[in-house]
Amino acid sequence: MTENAQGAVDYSTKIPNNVRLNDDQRVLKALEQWHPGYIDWWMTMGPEGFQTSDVYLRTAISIDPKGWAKFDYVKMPEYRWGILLAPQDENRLVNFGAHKGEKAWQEVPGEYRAMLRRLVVIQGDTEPASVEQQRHLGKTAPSLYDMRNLFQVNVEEGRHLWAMVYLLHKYFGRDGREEADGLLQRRSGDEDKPRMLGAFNEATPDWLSFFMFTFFTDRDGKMQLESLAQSGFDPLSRTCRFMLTEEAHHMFVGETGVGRAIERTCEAMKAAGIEDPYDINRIRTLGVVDLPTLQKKANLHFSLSLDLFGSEVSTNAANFYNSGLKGRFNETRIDDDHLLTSATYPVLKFVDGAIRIIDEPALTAINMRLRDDYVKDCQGGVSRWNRIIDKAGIKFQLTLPSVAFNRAIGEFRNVHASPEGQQLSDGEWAARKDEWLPSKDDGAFIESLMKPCWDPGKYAGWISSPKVGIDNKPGDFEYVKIAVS
Ligand code: BYC
Ligand code: FE
Ligand code: FE
Repeated sequence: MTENAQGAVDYSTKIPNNVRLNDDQRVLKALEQWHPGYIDWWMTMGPEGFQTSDVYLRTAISIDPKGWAKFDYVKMPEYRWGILLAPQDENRLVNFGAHKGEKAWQEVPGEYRAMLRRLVVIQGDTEPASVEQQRHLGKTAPSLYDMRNLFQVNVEEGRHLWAMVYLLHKYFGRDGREEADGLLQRRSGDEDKPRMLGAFNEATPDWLSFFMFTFFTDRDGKMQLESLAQSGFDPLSRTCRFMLTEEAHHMFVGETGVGRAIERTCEAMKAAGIEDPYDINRIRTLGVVDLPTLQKKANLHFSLSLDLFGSEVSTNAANFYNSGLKGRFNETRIDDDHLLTSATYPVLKFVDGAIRIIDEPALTAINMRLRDDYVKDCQGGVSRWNRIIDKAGIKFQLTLPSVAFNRAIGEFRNVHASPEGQQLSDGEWAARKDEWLPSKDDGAFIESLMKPCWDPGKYAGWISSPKVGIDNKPGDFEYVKIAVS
């Protein structure tokens, strides 16, 4: 086979790729052997009830930023999950840590093998986990447009799993193969073989959870991928850079999904002459989600996602950084020595019942810094939601709760705190937590709204229609041709 032009994707192999798998029979064979297990996993754990439907999906066909995707009807099990890496830059260097200035590694540095494998496995584990969490949602889709977006996110998370599995097979030999098999064996929420990180074992019971998840948790994905894209291990960096191209749409789905629910609620309130956003019973009889309940959903998904950053002060994170494996957000644009041997970073801690800022060595505070960058990114989206509420003239603002609220990992895991960051006794927490997190009743109400709406161009009553279609399709476009089975 002749060498691929940069960016060209080879479709002659079972697994589309731009990494010349045809010239690498060992890895090609290993991936072909892994493939049936993946399809089996997709059929049993992927979107339930829609495996034979035609879905209008985008497929990555190139890494050219201007024309990387093509749209067409595909049955999901026939989606071409490909291995696509951003182009290699021969001059790329390790840009931080003890190896700063060395040429970026094309092979795994022996001394960091275990650490690197762990990072790849954790990243890989989240991808199928999210598909498992979302597998029941198709049945209650509020429109074909939304159903299509769900499935688009699902197939791309499947591709992200492939991206990590490629690295495991190509660079980690036998134990890489075992880890790749393990990625198909763990199950979200399973007591005996759960997924690795907390948030990926939580249920995604309804569409509001799905939108909050893609807003908050996929955004952790973005931040983690940005950090891994800085890696001195070049294949990981290149893989993550391409994954980020797809990630933007996942967060778009979340932000606009919540935004459309907000818009519909405000519209219904105005039409009914309800000004008080806390007049919950009346608002709910309109068949829309009251804003305080949306706030509770945001509180839950934000706090679960904060846990994904690990401990604020972490020697793991320091080791990842020092070894050149995982950098900071926008590492190469930060104006410092990129060694962090003497720098400090302000870390939030609970001291005597109050949140205080304590300077810690910057090297061990890497997770805290990434979490700060994440919170800023979240705040941007929340402010855009608030503009929708403002425009409707309703007096209500969504806010991000304190980072001390409802935490299971890090500094705040052993304390109860209100969304404002006030420490609470166990009793106060138990008495008030339903004010801040979705209660059973809230869940039952939301579930009552989750009725499928599958006529082309129609939307369930709790959500407004999108401003523009996917791939500029008209409003009544049939994004999913549901197969009657
Ligand atoms: N749950 O030093 P610590 C995505 C463990 S999302 C359970 O505090 P560290 C996506 C930790 O493993 C992005 N366990 O933290 C989104 C460690 O265990 P060991 C996924 C946790 O290691 C939506 C111990 O606690 N990618 O792509 O500095 C849809 C002490 O750890 C948790 C990555 O996360 C938790 N939340 O940082 C689809 C990137 N947190 O070693 C996809 C790779 C910590 O003592 N991962 N622990 O046994 C990492 O960089 C790091 O592993 C973490 C944790 C940032 C997650
Ligand atoms: Fe992903
Ligand atoms: Fe994602």
